Amino acid sequence: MIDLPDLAHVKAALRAQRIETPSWGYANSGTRFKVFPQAGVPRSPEEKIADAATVHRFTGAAPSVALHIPWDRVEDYGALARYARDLGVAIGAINTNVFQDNDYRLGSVTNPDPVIRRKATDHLLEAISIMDLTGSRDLKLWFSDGINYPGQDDIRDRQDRLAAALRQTYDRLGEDQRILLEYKLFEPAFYVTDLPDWGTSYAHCVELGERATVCIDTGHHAPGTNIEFIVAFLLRQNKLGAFDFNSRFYADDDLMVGAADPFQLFRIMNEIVRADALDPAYGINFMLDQCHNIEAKIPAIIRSVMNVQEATAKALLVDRDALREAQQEGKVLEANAVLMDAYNTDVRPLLAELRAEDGLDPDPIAAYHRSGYQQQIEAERAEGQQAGWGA
Ligand code: LRH
Ligand code: MN
Repeated sequence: MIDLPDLAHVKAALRAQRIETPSWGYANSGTRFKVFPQAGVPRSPEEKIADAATVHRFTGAAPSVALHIPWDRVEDYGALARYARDLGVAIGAINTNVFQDNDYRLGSVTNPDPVIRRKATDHLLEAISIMDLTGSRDLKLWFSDGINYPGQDDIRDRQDRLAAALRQTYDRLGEDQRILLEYKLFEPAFYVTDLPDWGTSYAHCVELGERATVCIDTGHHAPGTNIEFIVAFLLRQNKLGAFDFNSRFYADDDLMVGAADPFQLFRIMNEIVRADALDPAYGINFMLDQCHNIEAKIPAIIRSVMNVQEATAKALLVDRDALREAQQEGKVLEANAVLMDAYNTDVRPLLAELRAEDGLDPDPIAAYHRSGYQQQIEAERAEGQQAGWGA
């Protein structure tokens, strides 16, 4: 059993933790079967940012919100950034979208048609211009590109096309900007996805340069994949730039992080803590990428932030000296027990105490419900077009 008295270092690390929430997590989302609209859903990027600021107000740990273009397209991105700042949040990663235009049926930057490749690459470059206006550091690139049948296109040629578009994009980056290159095993492509796994993303990032890093979306792997190994390896290579946190039972379910597999989330954060990579200064962007298809969105995102905090607190409680000693001496069960001791520690009182010390309600979700914010937005946003994926 772990005794919890001297936790100053744990609390300091938790206080410094930053989790970026996704603008699209506040909007309507669903599956190909159905999108269930919810009362109070934002109708504009400004209302999505207001909801993100509300999550930060109750958790104290979510000071930035990622945008997705064109879902969050506005006339004046500078004004949007000032609006966000006035609400106490910053605009974080800018996500590109080359997966919803009719022209991208056979691919975007990998399309056999150079005119379509040009169009897709111009969108990536446009996103950097938006970053110049919002002050964002991260350009998050995910490509749905792939093929559905053997022979449909040349696998090697598509890699050359991808590399060419990435090079043009990388060379356009400002000095404080970087690429987060996200991979995904499958869907919407069902035979070859051009960026299917961490190895392919890593290889392209090495080819591009130091300001190209890998983004691990925890829902984008084959079942049974050991994600913490990928984390440990990319940290060793200094090529881990970000996470898209969510959880899944089967495929890219985009459920609340830690909901389907809290032990996996702990094992991932354990590798982060082991590498001293938790502090914002290390540069990893811990983002959520989730869709709340049936559950209330703001409470779900507050819960998700809390799930990451809990997994992080447990990882910070691992007795590193005892673990190292047992590992060095080949004491298999003892080493495993050190980790499980931390994992099996109830850190909720610690986090509640930390919130109280910081002037936050120990129970952010209960505080949110008591705030009346949900009723307020349901009344204010009764009219108008709710935001969604627009698919
Ligand atoms: C693709 C993805 C990507 C986003 C989208 C919202 O599955 O994870 O990160 O662009 O979801
Ligand atoms: Mn993602």
